[in-house]
Amino acid sequence: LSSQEKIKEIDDLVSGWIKTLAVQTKEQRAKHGLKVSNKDGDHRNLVTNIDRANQKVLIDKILALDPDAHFVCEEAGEARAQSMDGQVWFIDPIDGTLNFVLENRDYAIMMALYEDGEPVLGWICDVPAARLFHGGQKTGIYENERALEPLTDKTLTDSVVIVSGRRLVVGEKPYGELAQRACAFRVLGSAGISFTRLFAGSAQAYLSKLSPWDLAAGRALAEGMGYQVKNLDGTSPNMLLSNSVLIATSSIHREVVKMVKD
Ligand code: 2AM
Ligand code: CA
Ligand code: CA
Ligand code: CA
Repeated sequence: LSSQEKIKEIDDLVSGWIKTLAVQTKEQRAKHGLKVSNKDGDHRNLVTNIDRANQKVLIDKILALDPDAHFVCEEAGEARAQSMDGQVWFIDPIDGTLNFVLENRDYAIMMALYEDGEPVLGWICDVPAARLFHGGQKTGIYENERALEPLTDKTLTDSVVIVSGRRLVVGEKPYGELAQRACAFRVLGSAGISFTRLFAGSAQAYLSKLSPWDLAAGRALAEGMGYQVKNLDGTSPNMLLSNSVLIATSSIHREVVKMVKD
């Protein structure tokens, strides 16, 4: 994937798949309703017929392009990539399943392509709003057809921060201090929708512990916009494991790294 034209081609192709899938997601729910089950006997850890169907649609489309493709997907059914060598596709077929089931808003379809561990392209589709954020470092970042403005740096006291609600209420460091020092904090229940707030400029930082499929697309897009995407210890995220990751402007990053050390 050395040429910008090739990357742009993949962006256009996959953007088309995801826009179609977003429409189908709403139609399938309206037509057939949701079959909800829980995973690991946890009543808050949900999966629906549509999570599973969406993942299958996307895997089949990628395999038609590249029969040897490697995947990191949330739901069962596909062998997980064991290394980040070569091209790896990340799929979160519905991000914010609980929101999808209970509120029918603030959920997303997410996908990303990495090569040799580096983000190439990311896609986050806010399904109810019909807004697709897509692109990467080499193509620029777009909301539907509109190129997004480069990031303007802001300090924590002037910023809206998004945090994992559960980690905030149990008092995990540095969630409380980050939320308190910010101008305001938000809890959204969808990693993907949290990322879209950063891209739209309505928030400046997001702190959570994220699985690879929660992080992959958002990282590709956020880095393409100039956000720092780093673990709290300053290292780069390991895309095969969960990471306690801060996505933020450079100023906020410096402030939080200091907060964690003190
Ligand atoms: P999901 O809906 O794809 O599972 C909610 O705070 C966010 O965290 C969502 O993006 C959700 O993604 C994810 N999430 C839900 N349960 C989780 C868990 N047990 N561990 C890690 N992430 C989780
Ligand atoms: Ca889930
Ligand atoms: Ca998710
Ligand atoms: Ca999911």
